[in-house]
Amino acid sequence: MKQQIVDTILGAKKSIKSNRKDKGMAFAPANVALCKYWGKRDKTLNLPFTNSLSISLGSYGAHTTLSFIEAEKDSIFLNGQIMQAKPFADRLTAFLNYFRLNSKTSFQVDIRSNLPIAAGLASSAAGFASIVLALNDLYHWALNLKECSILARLGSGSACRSVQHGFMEWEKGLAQNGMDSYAKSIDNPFVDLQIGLLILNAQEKPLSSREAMEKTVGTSHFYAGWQNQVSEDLPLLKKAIASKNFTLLGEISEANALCLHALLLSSRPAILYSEKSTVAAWQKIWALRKEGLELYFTQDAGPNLKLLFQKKDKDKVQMAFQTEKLWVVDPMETKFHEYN
Ligand code: 2P0
Repeated sequence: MKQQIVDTILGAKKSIKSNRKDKGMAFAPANVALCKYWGKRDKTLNLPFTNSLSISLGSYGAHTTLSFIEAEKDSIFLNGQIMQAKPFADRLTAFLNYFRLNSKTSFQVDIRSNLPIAAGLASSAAGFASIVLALNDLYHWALNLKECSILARLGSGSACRSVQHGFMEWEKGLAQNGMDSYAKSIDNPFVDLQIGLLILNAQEKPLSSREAMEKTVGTSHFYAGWQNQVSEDLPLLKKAIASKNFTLLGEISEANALCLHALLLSSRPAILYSEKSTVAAWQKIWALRKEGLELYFTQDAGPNLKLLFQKKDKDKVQMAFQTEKLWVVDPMETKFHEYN
């Protein structure tokens, strides 16, 4: 099925060999969902039950260089280190199988990520999106963003929101083959928005979001309620973006994340990503807000938080979290730079 979708998108372009370059290169930013994606109507094609909406992390993400090699297997490097027998490398190789010129083509894949290590960011999203964009460059396909978004989704759902900077809405689509399930840009930059990556525990999460999603959908009666919540939250978030209303953006993003974590607790057995330090950070943020600091958070499938605040409050936020590990990201700053 996946190969059919790939072939439909690439069409005649796939067989054009004369056009290809020696190297393909591309950067894709990581993204943070303000209205979360949780639950698939199709596990193979990563088709969601609901729409979701994210903001990209500017210059933080993955830069991928791809080239052809004469070898039996792909050589995959992450930040200069070969990745062998790692689940992520296996997933990449399986994904690249859809894009080989023939069964003898192998790739050298050099991924450079400048994301703070173990920040609980879905680095796979930036990884898959940058691979699709680099393939597009390597083969000179000249795919449009919709096509890149669909291809990235086949690697990892949230990757479809990482093919471009800024706010992206992933439309769930209705078609069985997922040709209408891709992310669209909401072009209304919120120049003051800052994102803080609050790293509370750098350990790898015990349960992947892929497995957790399946458990929730399969066992929680609250899943229908989650779908209703998303259909209420999305229009409000879009209204906040259109009117540059930071308060509304923060309130809805935080409430949506808490709703997701309540949904996770209602799974059987319960799924709990929060730790003591996570709850303490929620309470600290709520206390700071009571004192007048406009600070909100969102949380993904792990214990770490992403803080949402405005540029004018950057010093105050940094001061409030000076004893914790906090990275501040400006989504508007999009020039890639390696930090390690
Ligand atoms: C999101 N997450 O919207 C949600 C919120 C985690 C919490 O998308 O199975 O790695 O590859 O489609 O995209 C993480 O899920 O899952 C995710 P797959 P993915 O960002």
